Parts: sequence; C-alpha cells; structure tokens
Amino acid sequence: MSKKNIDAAYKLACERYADLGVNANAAMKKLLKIPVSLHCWQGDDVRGFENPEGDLTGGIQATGNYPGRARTPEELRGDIEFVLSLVGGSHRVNVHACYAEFPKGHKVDRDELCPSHMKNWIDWAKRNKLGMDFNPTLFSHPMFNGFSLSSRDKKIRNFWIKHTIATRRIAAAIGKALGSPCVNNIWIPDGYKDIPADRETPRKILNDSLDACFAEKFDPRHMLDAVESKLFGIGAESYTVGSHEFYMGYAVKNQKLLTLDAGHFHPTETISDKLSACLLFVPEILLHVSRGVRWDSDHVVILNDDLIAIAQELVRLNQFNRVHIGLDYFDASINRIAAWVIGVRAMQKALLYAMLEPIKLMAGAEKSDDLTSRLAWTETAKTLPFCAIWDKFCEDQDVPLDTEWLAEVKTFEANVLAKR
Ligand code: RNT
Ligand code: ZN
Repeated sequence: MSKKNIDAAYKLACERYADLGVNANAAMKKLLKIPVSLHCWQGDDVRGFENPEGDLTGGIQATGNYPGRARTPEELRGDIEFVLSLVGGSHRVNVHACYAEFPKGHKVDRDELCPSHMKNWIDWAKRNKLGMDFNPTLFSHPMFNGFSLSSRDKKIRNFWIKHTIATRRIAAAIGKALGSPCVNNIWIPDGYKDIPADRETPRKILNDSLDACFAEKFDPRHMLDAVESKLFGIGAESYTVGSHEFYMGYAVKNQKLLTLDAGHFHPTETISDKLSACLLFVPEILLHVSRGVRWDSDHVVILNDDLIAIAQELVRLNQFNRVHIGLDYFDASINRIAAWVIGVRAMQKALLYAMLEPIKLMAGAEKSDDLTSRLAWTETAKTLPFCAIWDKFCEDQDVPLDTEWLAEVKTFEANVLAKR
C-alpha cells in the first residue's frame, strides 16, 4: 500500500473516530509509551545456554522442531534485534537465569550466579535502549525433582533459595544499570501428579522459603519482586503448591507484584476480569500474556477476544504504571521470529483497538442505566476502521505493515536461520 493511500485512509478513519469522541492520534501516541517485555525463551524453545540439549522439565512443553532455533547468545540476541526492527515502540527483554553466560572454564551452578554472568545481556540491552526483566529458573536442573522452593528436603530447598536470592541481586544490578526497574518473576512448577495426602505442608514450606528469598531489601527503582501462580502443569495435575489463592494471599500480605499468566487458570476463566480486583490489593501486576488451547499450551498470542478483553481492561483502568506487560509462550512448530512478531504486534493491536473504542458513549450509557445503548455501542466499535489507524502507526514508526513483515521474515529465514 502506498504512503498516499495509508494517509488518505487514516484521515477518513480519524474523522469517523472523532465523530464518536475518540482521538485516534492521541491513541497512537499513547501506544508508543507502552512497552512489551519480549520473552527470550521463544527463540530457543526454553533451552537456555547451560545445557541446551537437556530436557525441559517443570511440566511445560515446547512442541515442534522447526529449523533455525537460536543456539548461542549471539544468535538469540540477533534474532530479538531483528524482531524489534519489525515492531513499533520501545520494548523490554525478559531473560531467564538459565540464559546466563560464563567465561570459558568458569561455569558456576545456579546458586552461585552473579550480575557478571548477565553482563553481555546488560551491555546489549543498554546499546539497544531496552529495559530488561529477569526470572530465577527453578526447573530443567538436576536439583529439581518435582519440588524446588517447597521441597521437604532442606538441601534442595536451600539450593533454590540461594538461587532465587542470587537472581534478585542480579535483577537489581540490571535495573540499576539500565535505569529502569527490572521485574524478577518467581515461578515454581512444584506439585503432584496424583492426589496428595497433605496439601498444607508444601505450602507452609513455600511461604517460609519465599520469606527467606525476600529477606534482603532492594530499591524498587531497580528491582521488583513478582510471584506467579498456576493451576496445574504436566505431571502436576492434581496439586500445584503455588496456586492462585496461595500467591494472591502472599502478594497481598507482603505487597509483592502478582503475576497473572493467561494460561494458568481454568480453561474458561480469563485474566481480564482479575485486573481491577487484584489492583485494589497488590501494588503492581505482571502479565504473562499467553494463549492456552485446551490447556496451558503456550500458543502464540493472537488478536482474539481474550487478548482484546485484557487490553480493554488495561486501557480502561489506565494504570499502565502499575501493570507490566510481558509475553509468555513458546512455539517450536513455526518460524520462531514470526511467532514473536505475531505476538508483539497482536498485543499492540489489542491495546490500540481498546484505545479506539467509543468508551465515553459506552460508559455513559452504563452510568445512566441504558444497557441497550451500551451493548449497541460495544457492537458498533467492532467494525470501525481500526486497520487504517494501525497501518498509520506502523508507517509512522517506520516498521512494515501487516501485509509486509512476513516477506522480511522469510528473507531472514533464508539468509540467517536456514544456515544454522
Ligand atoms: C510456566 C510459567 C512460566 C514459564 C516461564 C518460562 O507455566 O508460565 O512463566 O513459562 O518462566
Ligand atoms: Zn508464565
């Protein structure tokens, strides 16, 4: 599409939105200020660099063997740079502890990690003007035997407490170096395949372990602690120690960030409805935007009703300073770069779409108990010329349109990925 046509379509669309009290230009500007944290693990199927040929454990799964996965830190960072060239706005990168790098012959175990092992990531993020987020990796390791922080075995538990403490120090160093708070998100897979005899003890242990992990205080301008709940995992179907109630309680009591992963609830339960409630009681929220198909399958995020509902809540609550948007999915059955691009662009489209709703009309109708009009405006919003505004956003950002980015990914695949 020519620039002339993009601009002409944009002008007409703007007028239609203005008729409904919506300022499309202001929406585009606002979208630019919302960073999305890109999860590094989409690029290599959650393998990391410690032991890339080892098994992915913890009840999560990346299925597929599409060629071209990143095998080295350089390849992974290069892939992320390419993804970032295809999306507008300025973003963040979310790194797991198992992506640490060691000078030759100086490998340390996870309980001994320090900020120097993240130096390459930090320097790279600085060069690329990216914020960074971090995570302890409490799976895919010989010390994880179905339990980590909630293990009854003191040796195992202490190893993971030490690891988590190490990651908080690293996250603080990252946040300080980059001048933007680094969210350090704790997720543990601990649980039982079959019906437990004692559901209480592991939860008490987890509570105490977390207290030990969080004993050291950090400047919130550098590091923010988040805790992520889950309903079940593969091999932990009957009982997951870190359930929603557990972490909701822990986060409220200790004023930690609560992580809401879209795939971590019952199949028909959505996280959009949880935001307004949780934000009343926890200081901030980390979103793991994901797409579960029948289970927590971590499919690539697409512009579907669930994603739009999340974006609508975010826009309506307008507390972007309290909600961190991160992606969390891993699909190894398609081009991994495309998977990232589709997810980031879908998230941005959902936010823009939500910002372009005639919310004044919808909320006004609701306030005056005219629920008929509320439904009518909700329907009308769906067919407004959204695409014209999205195209203009891409053009202004000098990134390809939806109809153009795929060709660039195919060229990258032929020139770079196919040679791996
Ligand atoms: C697992 C959780 C967790 C992981 C990442 C790799 O179900 O969603 O967030 O996906 O930490
Ligand atoms: Zn998650």
